[in-house]
Amino acid sequence: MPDGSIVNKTQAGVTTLDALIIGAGFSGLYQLLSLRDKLGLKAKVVEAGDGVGGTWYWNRYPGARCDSESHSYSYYFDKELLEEWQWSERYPGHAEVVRYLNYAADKLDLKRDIHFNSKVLSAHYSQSENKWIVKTEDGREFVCTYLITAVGCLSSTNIPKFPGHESFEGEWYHTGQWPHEGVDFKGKRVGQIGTGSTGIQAVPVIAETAKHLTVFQRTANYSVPAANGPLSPDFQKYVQENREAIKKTIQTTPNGHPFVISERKVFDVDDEEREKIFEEAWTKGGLGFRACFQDIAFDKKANDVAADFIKRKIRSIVKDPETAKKLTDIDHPYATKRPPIDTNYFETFNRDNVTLVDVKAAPIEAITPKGVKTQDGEYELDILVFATGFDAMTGPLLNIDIQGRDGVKLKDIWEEGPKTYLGLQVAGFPNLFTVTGPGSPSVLCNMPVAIEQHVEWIRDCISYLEDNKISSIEATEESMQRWVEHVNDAANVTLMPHAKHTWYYGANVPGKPRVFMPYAGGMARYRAICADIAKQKYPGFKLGNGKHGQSYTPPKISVDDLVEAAMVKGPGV
Ligand code: N01
Repeated sequence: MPDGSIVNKTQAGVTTLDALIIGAGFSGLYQLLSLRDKLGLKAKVVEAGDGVGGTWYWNRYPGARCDSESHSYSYYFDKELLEEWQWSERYPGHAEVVRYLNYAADKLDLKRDIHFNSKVLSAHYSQSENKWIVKTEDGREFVCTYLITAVGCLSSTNIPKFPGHESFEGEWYHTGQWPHEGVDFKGKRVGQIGTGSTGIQAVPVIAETAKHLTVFQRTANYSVPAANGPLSPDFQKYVQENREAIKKTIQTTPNGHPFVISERKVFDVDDEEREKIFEEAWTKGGLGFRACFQDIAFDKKANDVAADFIKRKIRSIVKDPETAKKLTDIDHPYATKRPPIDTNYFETFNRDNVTLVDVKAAPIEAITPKGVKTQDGEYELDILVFATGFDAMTGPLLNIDIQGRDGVKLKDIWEEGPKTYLGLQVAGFPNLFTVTGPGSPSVLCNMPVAIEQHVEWIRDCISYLEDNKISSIEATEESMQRWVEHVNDAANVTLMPHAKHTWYYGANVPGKPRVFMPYAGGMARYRAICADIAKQKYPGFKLGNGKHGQSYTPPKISVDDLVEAAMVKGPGV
């Protein structure tokens, strides 16, 4: 029971703060700036790694690259940051993103308030003091009024529990905890489990140096070429000259990307015209492929046509018909799982040193001292790569022992699935804010765009509390319940429920409750809802001045709403 145990503020090793932020990625850095420099609060960040970067600090696997276009994958809150930084490629590699975040942290003088190598173990709310007590693995203790988690959605690795794993005599790695010194695949027999966005990026790069690469595929996946490459001087000039217009586009499109969704529908055009449009979108590459028709995300028949186009492309690339068959045996509509983009993924299966193994047909039975044993036999390996994803959205939060009012554990509140209000707060956890938490659009969006909105909303909310001498803010049970229903309603108007085995539903982690976690109503709609709530002085929240915010019912959502939201006009590059 945390209450009463602190608050000997003179105790050595205890730091008293207004706000503590957990994590030094995109969110944590901007949250520190906005609380420390904008509001003048005493704020610090604790970060488990020894540098800034968050996701990009840990995910250094071969081929790790952002799939948002670099000119939109930036902080837009600071004109100087935008003008000074020049991305080199259409999609930045992990090292360039880490360089960018270091540049931003140095320029904004943030590092002096970040404790690195400091992993948070617990965060307990003391009701009598109205404070959070946070303890770290390296023995630090913080007492703070506001606690903000900026822990990312995809930072808790998922390593499936295969029998015999500990007996493996070779080396093994998870892509999300990649050694900073890199891994040498030269002359090695490598196995990779997983063909999600990560696996699809890693395969072509590993294959270049490995003696042999065996790819264990459980679910075949769509992928569209990234068409990555250096940014031309003309494009860089265009970006510099159109900053404001690009900002407007990314802040008003449903997914925070800079491309504009077409107004035409798949069956508005004849077969020949449609093929031409798909072909152009394929050549242009990137996530914008799904935007070449308005209805791919909502209409199953339209989606089938897009899916068929991609499958025909895969068959035309992959020479061996058996391998092509395995790669095109896809069991879900296009983009109902996170759609990857790639550089030579399907082409890599034409190499002599690459084999595709279908582990849906013949599942993995065990890891042996020599390699991986499936129902069809044993594959001998020197190195095993787990590209098996993450305990997404909830994992990073539940890895911390978070206890709210009356010692209630977040883990218990979320036993049947995560419940939040706006993805930002949980009833029973006063003054705790969860940037990109479950129930937020975050992972369905270009992340920095979502992050800037969350951080600024939290900053403004805390500013309102401070200005009005309100000691706390806490979501009500009712508003949380209504938001969870709204998150489900939003998912149900898309095609996403056609793929119930995705990490969006928590289905990749055995035993995890099956609940659709991100908000699929679109970033623009979410932004408007959050702004409305702030404008109305926080309905749906209980405020520490004794005022009960009236309840808030999110507006009903339909396919038409999503289509309307998608029809935003902007420069769209
Ligand atoms: O993880 P995933 P990821 N036996 O969960 C397989 C973001 N991201 O790291 O589909 C056999 O998507 C699993 O198979 P199945 C992006 O949001 C962004 O690839 O469950 N296989 C699947 O093939 C993305 O969505 C970028 O049947 C097993 C794979 O492992 C998210 O991160 C780049 C298995 C896991 O795919 C996660 O992507 C990369 C088992 N027991 C990632 N367990 C950017 O560009 C799992 N698998 C920014």
